Amino acid sequence: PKTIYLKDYRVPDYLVDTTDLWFELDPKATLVKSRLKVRRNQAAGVGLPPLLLDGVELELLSVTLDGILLSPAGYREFPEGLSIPVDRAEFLLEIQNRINPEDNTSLEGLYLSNGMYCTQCEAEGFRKITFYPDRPDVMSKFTTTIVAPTDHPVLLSNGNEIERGNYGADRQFVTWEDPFAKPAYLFALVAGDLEQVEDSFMTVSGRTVKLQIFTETKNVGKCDHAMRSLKSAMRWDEEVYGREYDLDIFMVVAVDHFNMGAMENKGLNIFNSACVLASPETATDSAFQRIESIVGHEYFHNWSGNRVTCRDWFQLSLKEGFTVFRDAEFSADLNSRAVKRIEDVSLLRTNQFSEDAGPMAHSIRPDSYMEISNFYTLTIYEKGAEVVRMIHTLLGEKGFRKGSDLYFKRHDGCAVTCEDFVKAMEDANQVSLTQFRRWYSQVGTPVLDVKDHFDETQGVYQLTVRQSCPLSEKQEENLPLHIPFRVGMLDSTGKEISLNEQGLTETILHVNGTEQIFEFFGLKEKPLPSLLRGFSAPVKVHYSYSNEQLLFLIRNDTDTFNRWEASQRLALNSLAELQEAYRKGEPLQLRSELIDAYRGVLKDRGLDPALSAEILQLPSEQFVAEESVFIDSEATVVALEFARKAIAEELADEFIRCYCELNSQKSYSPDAKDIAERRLKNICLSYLCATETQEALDMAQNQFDSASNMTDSAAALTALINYAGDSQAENSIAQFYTRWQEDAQVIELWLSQQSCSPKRGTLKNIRALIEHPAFEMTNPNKVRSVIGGFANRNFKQFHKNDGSGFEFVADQVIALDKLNPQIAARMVIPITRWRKYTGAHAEEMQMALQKVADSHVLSKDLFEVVSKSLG
Ligand code: DPP
Ligand code: ZN
Repeated sequence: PKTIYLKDYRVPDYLVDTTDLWFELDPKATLVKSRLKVRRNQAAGVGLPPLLLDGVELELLSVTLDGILLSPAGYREFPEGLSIPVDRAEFLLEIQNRINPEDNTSLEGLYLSNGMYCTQCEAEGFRKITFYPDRPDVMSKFTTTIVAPTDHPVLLSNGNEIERGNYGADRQFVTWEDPFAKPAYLFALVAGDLEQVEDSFMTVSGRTVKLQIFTETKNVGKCDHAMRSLKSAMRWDEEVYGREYDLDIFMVVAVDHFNMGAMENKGLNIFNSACVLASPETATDSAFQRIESIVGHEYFHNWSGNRVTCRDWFQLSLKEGFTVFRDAEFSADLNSRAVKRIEDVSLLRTNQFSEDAGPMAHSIRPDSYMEISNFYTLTIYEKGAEVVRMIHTLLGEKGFRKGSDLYFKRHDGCAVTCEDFVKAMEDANQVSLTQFRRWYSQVGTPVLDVKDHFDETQGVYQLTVRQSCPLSEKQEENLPLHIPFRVGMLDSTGKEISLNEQGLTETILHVNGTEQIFEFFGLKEKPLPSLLRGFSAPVKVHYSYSNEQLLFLIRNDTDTFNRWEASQRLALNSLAELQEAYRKGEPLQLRSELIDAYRGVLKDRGLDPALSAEILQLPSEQFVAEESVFIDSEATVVALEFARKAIAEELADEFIRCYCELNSQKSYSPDAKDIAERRLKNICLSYLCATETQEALDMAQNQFDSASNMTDSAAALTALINYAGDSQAENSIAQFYTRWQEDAQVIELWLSQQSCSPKRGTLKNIRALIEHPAFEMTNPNKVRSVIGGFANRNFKQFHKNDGSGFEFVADQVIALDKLNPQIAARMVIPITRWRKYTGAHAEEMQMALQKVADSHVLSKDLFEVVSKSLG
């Protein structure tokens, strides 16, 4: 496979003004006819080079140019496309080809999911439908006609329906027209026997938009939450960004087989069922929240992605980073802002930081790729969103809005770059973001080393900040970044200290050099700094807090995020001590500060239960691993198990009290307060069960037997799976399956509860799950639940010292690659991180990776990840 470089970008040679598509659907032989009005792009230069069209796995039937049928000598077909010599600057090109949706297990292009036709074209799936200049800077007006047998009554595409009728005796057709020019990656087609849930939204200018969610009949009762979320998102985008929806209809379709979470196709969003369908009985609170944010995310793309799109795929973060920032703010406004921030940062630090330190590390605007699907990463999405958030911090709410208004106005209908985004932010605010731009091109997680000094005689407090960034192999140097570093300070009574004459207790330090000293005057005593408040930049901060100081911050910091952060640091310190003791063969003992901190949280009735729940959770094995230079997987597991049990035993009374207080039987609502209370309650239950006492397991069994919502039911089941004896656990697993086997979303949850369980997710049981009738290797959700759950979230079993976990994942990846390369390239990632491990453990991972490399001719997707990881 060849590497594609950003520096090689050239404007397209030809543009396509209109695209008329005609589909005659058939499972094995769908006929596709396209009529393209093609025009030489003057900006590309003089002369008439051949027209190059992308096309993969297509059966070409005919090519007609301005009505003349070309003989095979009139064009050249090659494995990934078509080259057509042309002698005029404008022409009508007609192509006919055939495709096979039924055998398309890659889930890119047109495929079948439970008998329903659907498409996924981002990033480069359209070339699996027909020959086309499949690149985002070719924007065209699409008209689409779908012809299908009458057992597929619902026929959808982008834009507005303009015609429908019968087609012969047993078929019908519908024609759709999208008035907005768009790149091919935003094209969508759906055909099936679907039901719909309908609602409407009145836009700020008074237009009525029809809203429809399409799904299989059995799921019509699971659409309310998505519909509510959609309406909230439409209102929010009007209020916060001044963005109004632009078509008269907005459609959402739920699909069971889907590589991504969802897709923002113009006017016709296609969703992974797991990201749209929910009811209180079947979906957990986190599913409700995930749905709200993804529905928002895809809707927000209508402006940040569709109206203004990307020039090329190196600019992916232009739309994804910005849109993740938008959806995060949407969720924060609708729910608990502090908890949303904690969750996002937790994800970033655990998974994006390790990506930054791994073999696939890349900047948020990469310089090169082999397969763009591999770059739909946490770096592009989450770090990209952090970079946008920093611009927001630097410009302020109003300044940022001025910038986004200018960006949308200036580039509406265009395919642009990250540079255009930053430029609009600068121009609207008359500021320079020259140094800030380095965030787009530099790889890696910056580190801030902070030291402080207090001069008692002068009352001057100094913070010395050094920034550095570990170099990746690809980078020769890392220049200092502009880092907005939000800080506050506490005095010895726990009060915030004023940092200037206006009494401001918080400030943003502009860290932009390699080493800087920031001074604060007129202080009576040495303050305790509260650093990187709200996680104001995606960096690591090193400052040596004592455990007493961390406990003090947990109790007194006014920055909610940093209270949680202090609890994480305290826990990490305690876990490091346990690991050290374990390695030395000394008896393990958990620090009292951590138990004191947790006790304080459980007793503090005034504390927001959402925050209590966050603080009471120990860091995950994955985060502990990310924080270590070299990972000792056995010691990590032992330390966490020991800590969990010690906390559970020490605080059993407090956990019981808290659990009982919150265990009310009120009816379910997915609002932030109720979610927080259920979460705290279920964390208490989990700790209680960690003691493995009969009393605690009875409580879990009770909750399992009587729960009226999936959050409580699933939490109880998880506790039983992890802590109950074999027969009790197995009974509950079986009972749950019997009850829910018809519900795909619940069964995905059921699969992952087992695969993620350190106790029950043994390799033997994982193998059994793969043989279970509920498992389907061609369904990405099932694969993610079982194989992904095991490799990413079951640290104990996956990292077994004999290497069996790695080899198992390697075997699955080899099998998957032949079905679905995108998913194979995702599932291999856990075994690519071998450089963080030592000795035999690292060797075993490397061997598993080598086994994948040697197995067959790998897909482009898998080849890129494997070769970069072994290299
Ligand atoms: N569907 C993916 C997303 O919305 C890619 N655009 O992020
Ligand atoms: Zn997106």
